[in-house]
Amino acid sequence: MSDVIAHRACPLCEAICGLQLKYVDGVLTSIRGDDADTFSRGHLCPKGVAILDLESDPDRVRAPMRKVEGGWREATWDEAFAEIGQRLHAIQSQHGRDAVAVYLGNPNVHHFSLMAHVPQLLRAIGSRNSFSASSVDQWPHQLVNWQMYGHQWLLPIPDLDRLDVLLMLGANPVASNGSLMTAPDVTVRLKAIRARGALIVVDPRRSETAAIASEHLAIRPGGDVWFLIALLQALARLGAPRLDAYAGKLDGFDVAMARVQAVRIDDLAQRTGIAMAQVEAVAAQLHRVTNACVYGRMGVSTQRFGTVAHYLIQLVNLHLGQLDRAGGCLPNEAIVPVTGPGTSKGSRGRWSSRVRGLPELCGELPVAVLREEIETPGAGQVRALLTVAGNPVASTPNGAALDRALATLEFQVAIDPYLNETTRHADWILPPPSFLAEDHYDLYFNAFAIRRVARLSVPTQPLPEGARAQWQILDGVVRGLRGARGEPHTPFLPPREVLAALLARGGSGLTLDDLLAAPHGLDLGPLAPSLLRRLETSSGAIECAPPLLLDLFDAAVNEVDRVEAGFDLRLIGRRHVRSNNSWMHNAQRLVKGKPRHQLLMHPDDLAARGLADGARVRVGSRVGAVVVDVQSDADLQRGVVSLPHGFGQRRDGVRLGRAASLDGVSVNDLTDDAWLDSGTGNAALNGVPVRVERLDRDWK
Ligand SMILES: Nc1nc2c(c(=O)[nH]1)N[C@H]1C(S)=C(S)[C@@H](COP(=O)(O)OP(=O)(O)OC[C@H]3O[C@@H](n4cnc5c(=O)[nH]c(N)nc54)[C@H](O)[C@@H]3O)O[C@H]1N2
Ligand SMILES: Nc1nc2c(c(=O)[nH]1)N[C@H]1C(S)=C(S)[C@@H](COP(=O)(O)OP(=O)(O)OC[C@H]3O[C@@H](n4cnc5c(=O)[nH]c(N)nc54)[C@H](O)[C@@H]3O)O[C@H]1N2
Ligand code: SF4
Ligand SMILES: [Mo]
Repeated sequence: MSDVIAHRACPLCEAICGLQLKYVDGVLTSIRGDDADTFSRGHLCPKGVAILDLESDPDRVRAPMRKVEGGWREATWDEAFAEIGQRLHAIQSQHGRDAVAVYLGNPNVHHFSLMAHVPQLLRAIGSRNSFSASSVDQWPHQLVNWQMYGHQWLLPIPDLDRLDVLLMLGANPVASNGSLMTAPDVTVRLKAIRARGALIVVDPRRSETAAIASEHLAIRPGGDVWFLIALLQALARLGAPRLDAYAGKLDGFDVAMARVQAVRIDDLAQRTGIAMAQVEAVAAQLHRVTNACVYGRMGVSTQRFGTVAHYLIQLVNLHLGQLDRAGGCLPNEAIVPVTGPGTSKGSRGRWSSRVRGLPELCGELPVAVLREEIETPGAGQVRALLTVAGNPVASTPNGAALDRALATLEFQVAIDPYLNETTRHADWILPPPSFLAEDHYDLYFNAFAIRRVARLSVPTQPLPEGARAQWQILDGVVRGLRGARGEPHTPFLPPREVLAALLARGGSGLTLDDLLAAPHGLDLGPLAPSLLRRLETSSGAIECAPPLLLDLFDAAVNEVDRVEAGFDLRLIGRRHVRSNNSWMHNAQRLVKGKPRHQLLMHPDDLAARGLADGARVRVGSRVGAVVVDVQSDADLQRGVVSLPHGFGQRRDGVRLGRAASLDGVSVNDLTDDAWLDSGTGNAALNGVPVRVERLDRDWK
């Protein structure tokens, strides 16, 4: 018997914890947190251990498969690449490059083997129908960063370990482990803030994070813009904005504040559920201390005015003098840069979607238009789809309709380890190997971390016989396509070489060897101000009043709060510490125990409808209806219901035995592909108007 202990990063969420893996005779037998990891210091959540389930999952696809009459047959990689190349080429030569759509899912960003070469894949396909999970997630952040700071990834991060007061809107890091603020063991860090001062959580639900906060403000879904306007007005009453640090580097702050001041907020309590006195108390807390900031995440970016809300959050941090300040919020200057020369600053409207005319953002179209681009005939219609680590049927609004549309495609390819809601429609499945067999570097999460950290993960086990690394799969697809076109193909470089080049560009002086010598990671210290020096706006200043953001602001405050006839409730989502978007419900360690698929509803709302706790109900929205169990929950505000994201695997052709045995439905069969953030077209997955009815009633 030989035991081997190895270390590498967990790829399952943004906390990027260090894993300690034990192999006995080459077999992975246990996983624990790496106590020696400089950043995560032994922290691990249940998902980290559940990697054991993923590794041994019998449902996982291990060889390329071609769909045939009545099922699937295994094929060789060369056969796969050749046929995929020919089919994609045939469709593009007949109907144009845009006839092939690409959708990149969330795990792309967790695997450098994909990250390193996805841009080349997209270039080779050359379609304007390029989509990703970004448009059901953080697009508003990207647009605001680009407009105000000149780069989509000049992202201010809360300086978690030094903050005394943190105001958090629309995030639940105790369940999600944090997002766009990489911080392993985030709960401990948040409790420390509460102990030093205050953690104030603004959320329609008393979430797991609200439960550990010093204060929870129950906001009406979508009320954040009004709350933030009130907060800015309250701050202005407390004193002049603290802008000295930005002298000569700030444009339009007065213009923006004048707009904010002009808004009448007499009906604040009605719009937000929060009273002016409460907002004033929050303003006073933020204003009083040296180290404070406001942070907003998913619950803010996936709503009707997500961009405007994120814009206002920047103005609050500026007003407080906390932007780009140690102890406030500031971007990370990573050793492998995601901003600066050679990176894409951002863009909007370089092209538009064919059917609805929604503008491109940062090189992509909003995934909410994918279905209509497939279904609407005419030049430019989407006829083929390549998904890379993505499950849009489960993850994007009006997923049920997208599901039906995918069935009509001429050709579909999935680079994915599972036959799920989306990939069941594919003609080819190209499975990735275990991530443990590949090099990895967290390009983005090191750059979004609350300290300056870096860690290279090297393979802890060999690539199985016959498997291909993910970058080799991308290379194969591009080689097949270029081969069919008769174009030359330059083989992709191994990710480690790509990383070495990026590292050199960063100019930190650190080399690949330095990273290889530090398997538990490098900690280069806390964040230091760098934003003012790194601004990429054409003026070289922070732009506080870009015309686009002002227009969006005006439109948001002028929109009449629409009451959708017949839909008297607002639907929000939720995450559980043992979930991972749509795809880990097959792991036994994560789904054992009490079911957690239920629709949560306030007891008064149940009573008003004559519903008992545990009843089966029909939930309807403008686009669809589902039948699900209801659970009484006083932690939810009245008028708001909550469904978790990522259930609903019980469908024909899905090969996820355990997941498909669970009760539950996909919340995205209710979310609406016409209900989008006004600034970006990002899906407004939260605040969706719905109604809930007893199942025995005629529902029409
Ligand atoms: N209603 C509602 N909808 C939501 C959300 C919500 O909160 N509420 N959240 C949104 C957010 S934040 C996101 S990021 C999106 C996610 O949207 P998606 O990225 O589309 O969905 P995931 O569930 O992350 O699916 C990941 C896919 O990648 C596959 N996969 C897993 N590991 C690997 C790998 O190593 N390599 C490859 N090639 N494939 C892999 C899985 O089998 C699965 O098919 O969902 C969004 N949708
Ligand atoms: N366990 C687990 N961890 C995950 C994931 C997972 O699926 N499971 N997914 C990962 C991914 S891809 C991401 S992007 C991150 C997301 O991580 P977070 O940004 O922390 O997102 P959520 O956990 O969805 O929390 C969003 C919160 O916003 C609240 N909310 C809803 N509507 C509104 C509103 O109108 N206003 C306000 N103020 N709040 C609102 C919800 O009640 C919820 O508590 O999590 C990552 N980590
Ligand atoms: S918190 Fe859990 S899922 Fe996230 S990186 Fe750490 S172990 Fe992995
Ligand atoms: Mo996400």
